[in-house]
Amino acid sequence: MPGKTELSKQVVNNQLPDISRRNWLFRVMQLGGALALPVPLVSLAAQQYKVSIQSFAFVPAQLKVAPGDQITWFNEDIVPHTATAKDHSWDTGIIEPGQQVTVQIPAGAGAEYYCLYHPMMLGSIS
Ligand SMILES: [Cu+2]
Repeated sequence: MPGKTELSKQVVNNQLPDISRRNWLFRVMQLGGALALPVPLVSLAAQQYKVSIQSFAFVPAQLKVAPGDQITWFNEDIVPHTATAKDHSWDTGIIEPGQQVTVQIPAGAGAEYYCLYHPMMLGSIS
């Protein structure tokens, strides 16, 4: 599905505007109606999670999330960090101290992540 591929790229870049997401959901609903299939509830009920970065660690380090869910990383440390999927399917980019970045987790996203600056900082989503 070309539209889905495009969406994933936007999500990876963390530049997905709300309007595009709504359009995507609308298309999913249209498709669901056309095929007389139920719309996947996970698409309509995205959850939001928070991860704090403290003392060079992700807290919590492990999270259970579904595709489409959003995770916000709060950098409560004194140096910049990133949360970067090991397979580079998603990335927060640089999060300065006191800043936060939200990423919508794409389907098929890599589960293991780390900090580009401090590779010993590890986290996972599943
Ligand atoms: Cu770091």
